[in-house]
Amino acid sequence: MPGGVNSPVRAFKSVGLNPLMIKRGQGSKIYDVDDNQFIDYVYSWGPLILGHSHPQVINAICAAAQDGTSYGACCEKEIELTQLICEAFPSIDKVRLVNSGTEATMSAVRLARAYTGRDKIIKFEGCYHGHADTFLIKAGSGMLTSGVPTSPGVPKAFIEQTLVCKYNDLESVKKAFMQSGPNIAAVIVEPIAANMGLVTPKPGFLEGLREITRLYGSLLIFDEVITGFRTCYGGVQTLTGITPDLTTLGKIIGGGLPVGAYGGRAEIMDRVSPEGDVYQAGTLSGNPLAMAAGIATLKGLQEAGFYKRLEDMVCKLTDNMQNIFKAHDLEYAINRTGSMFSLFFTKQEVKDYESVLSCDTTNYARFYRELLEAGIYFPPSQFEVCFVSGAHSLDDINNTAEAVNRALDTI
Ligand code: KE4
Repeated sequence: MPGGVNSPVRAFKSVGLNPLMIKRGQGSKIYDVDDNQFIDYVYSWGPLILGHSHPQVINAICAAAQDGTSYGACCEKEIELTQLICEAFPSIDKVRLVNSGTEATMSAVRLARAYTGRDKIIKFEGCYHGHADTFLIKAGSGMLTSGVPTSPGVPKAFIEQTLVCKYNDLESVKKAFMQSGPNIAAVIVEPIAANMGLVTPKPGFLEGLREITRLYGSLLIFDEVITGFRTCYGGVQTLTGITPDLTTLGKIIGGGLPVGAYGGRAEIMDRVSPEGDVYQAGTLSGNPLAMAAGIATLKGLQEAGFYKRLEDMVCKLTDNMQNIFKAHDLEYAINRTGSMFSLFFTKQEVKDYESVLSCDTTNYARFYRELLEAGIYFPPSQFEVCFVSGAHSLDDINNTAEAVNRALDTI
């Protein structure tokens, strides 16, 4: 396997280590093959919001597996999961299930191009929408981590169709629309950016995107692969009341099994084959095991007070960390929203791609190694976010704060 991994962010290169080899996950912990225990803040990059090996999810998968692993035909579980998604996201009349966030975003962009008859899209520096060619320009996540934000292998013709603007900078978007507005099919945005570390939208930014896309007849795509069912049950669009034309989802809706989705108004979604003429397909789309895991996960999120409990947990940790960093007189920034947070080694306020690039990744790597040694598993990259789950305990939070304190004593 190139780099010994099947996804670059797992390589631990940016933190100067060999990748961990995980044997199992249980609740808020993961265990490597040497039986070292770690309190998990990655949770498979977001999907495991209920925690590892949640009984409801495992039982649902095992029960479904008794009836086979895949049919390549319709099954009732697809109806149940898509109904849960449509009920949670009022902007989604119809939804197509796929097998990853990448499939969801690439399909949503193809649909937007067909629906508008236009070719160009706008993405934002530091945002990551999966590895389809059209997005691999100034992208975040593993591309930012590896220091190669624009990937070789993407044809010039594709690069010319992707306009890159600055996150939280509406002027850069207005300029792009003034230059190419009639040719812009869509703006795709992470409504809370989580692939350059956590960067929240400035007041008016998302509203401005909604306004300018409406003005030019372009579609607004909210990539809620991370934020969907994470920030709240209905994602950022429910928190903000801003309605996108299309939404992409992934991660949590599969409960740890491969699922992605894209959805929106019926008049747009009806262009998708076989209802319409925009082709998109997948052998394992709607797979019964993945459906069972996703349904069990979404049902687990309906527990009263679930999201408040997670947010209170994260607030306690980030408040502790603020005090610890101050006591060590160190330059840092902590961004938090809901049950996600990022710790940045910089003295700047982290509010866009440029301020993220000011981070001291060497210091992050040193801090990371100390934390890992203490049994705390943060994402092995400065440019990812930390998550907590329903299995996270106050003991986990207190142990993490103590480990952060000890780590700062040594770096
Ligand atoms: P996948 O194809 O990896 O399922 O989803 C792509 C994707 C789309 N949109 C957003 C907002 C995303 O964050 C992602 C994937 N996220 C990264 C972690 N930040 C996946 C981890 C990895 O690449 O291994």
